[in-house]
Amino acid sequence: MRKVITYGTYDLLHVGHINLLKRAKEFGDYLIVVVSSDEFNAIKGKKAFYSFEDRKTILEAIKYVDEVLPEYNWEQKIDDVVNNQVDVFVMGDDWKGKFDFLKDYCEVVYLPRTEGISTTQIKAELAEKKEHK
Ligand code: C2G
Repeated sequence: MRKVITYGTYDLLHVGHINLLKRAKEFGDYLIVVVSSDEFNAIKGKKAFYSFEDRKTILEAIKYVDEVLPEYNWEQKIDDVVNNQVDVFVMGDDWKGKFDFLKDYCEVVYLPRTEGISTTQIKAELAEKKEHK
């Protein structure tokens, strides 16, 4: 069984996330999504709208996703890849090159992001609408 892994916050799920998960799954038969804990998001300078538990539940409902694990820090990726016998690591290309150290342990693939959508943009546009009510 060819196992794929990817990481992210996956807050306010949108089509950019789904496109990434769909394409990531095509690299194997089993997709693990490692979703950032609320504490790790704070380290990334992000505050998710949905809690870790809700973001985990939402990801588990996606047909491309086989397993969801927690992401607590920047250092866990090698252990995650080795401990889960992962064959392919996939991330959006905003991360291009940042995880090449994993090439010693698995294939590393960076996929083009979906243009025109992001959680940050969604939050900004909602805040804008609220202001002009
Ligand atoms: N993504 C995408 N297109 C978008 C938005 C996001 O392809 N329009 C991809 C990102 O490139 C990433 C995944 O969707 O691969 C999840 O995005 P985020 O939730 O923003 O994840 P991020 O904060 O980049 O966390 O250790 C790695 C980090 O946890 C990555």
